[in-house]
Amino acid sequence: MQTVYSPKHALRNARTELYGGELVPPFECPERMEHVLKQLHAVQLGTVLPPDDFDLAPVLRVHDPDFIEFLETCWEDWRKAGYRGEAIPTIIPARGMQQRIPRHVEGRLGYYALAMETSISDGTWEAARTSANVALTAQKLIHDGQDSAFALCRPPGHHAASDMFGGYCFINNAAICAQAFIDQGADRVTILDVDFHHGNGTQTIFYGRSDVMYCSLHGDPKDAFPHFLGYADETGQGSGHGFNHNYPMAPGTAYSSWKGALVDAMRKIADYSPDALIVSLGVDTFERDPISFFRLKSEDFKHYGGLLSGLQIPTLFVMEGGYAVEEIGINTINVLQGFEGS
Ligand code: SS9
Ligand code: ZN
Repeated sequence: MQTVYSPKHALRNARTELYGGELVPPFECPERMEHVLKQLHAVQLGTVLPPDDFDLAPVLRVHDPDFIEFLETCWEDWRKAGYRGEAIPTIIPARGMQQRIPRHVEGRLGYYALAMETSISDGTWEAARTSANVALTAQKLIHDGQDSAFALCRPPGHHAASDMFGGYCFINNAAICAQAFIDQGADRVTILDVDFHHGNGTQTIFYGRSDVMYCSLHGDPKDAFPHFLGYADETGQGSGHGFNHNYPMAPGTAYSSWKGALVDAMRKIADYSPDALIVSLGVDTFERDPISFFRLKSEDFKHYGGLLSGLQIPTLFVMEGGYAVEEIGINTINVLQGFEGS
């Protein structure tokens, strides 16, 4: 399987993450990619290609233009406002407040934020844009006839909604790829999200649609980020009813029960018979992930990769989370190797 990757991800190099009342070095750090690349080369998964330069049109099929403009200009506006630290929102349009877009960057930052841990800093926009190009280049490989491809995206995307960033995400890479498949003539696309966290952004983007089915296995929002979406009774709206499937799971969930949820989701996917499958591939389900609570072991990743290949659907893997930095390479590549049956 071919991988698409760009070293420009390293431009996303924030110094701060608001975590437990402290500003700590971000869990979502550039070193993550080095471990994935190292393991990819160690097992000779396949060639690594640079991304093509797409314009913003495929991004704007999913995201609001004013949100994208905000991402482009936020850092400059923040500096111009005289702030010395990284851009961290301090107020959001909470219940009962106006949903008008303010003029001051502090107001705009809060308007477009869904969480406060994700500082915006110099280079964030350039890295997020490149990450989208990585995803779209891998999507094109599948469109051009490959059975599978790996978009080694950083920053990740599944928490980003049409007009909100947060949870380390800015542009929803999986969502823009799903939309690209549809725009290129696909009738049905499934996004299967195996990241530990619920992909609130992806769910919301496609919630009212039947042409993109979203299935997610994740930590129960009662106990886990993003806390305010991802319940099992969220099944889609209007013509999207029945095309959203959430599998929230409790702290301590091990592979045997996680796999049960996967098999159930795979049955729904097989019935739906999509033209393409996009896997939002987060490996923060790992037992030693520092911010998550599932108990998957490294060999379990290889096993479920093998299960996924049984669907026999062209499959685009899009990198999402995974914060046990030393093991992210092994766990990620295990999924892809399992898929390839090696
Ligand atoms: C855990 C805080 C989680 C955000 C996690 C975003 C994951 C992206 N106490 N903070 S895959
Ligand atoms: Zn995650």
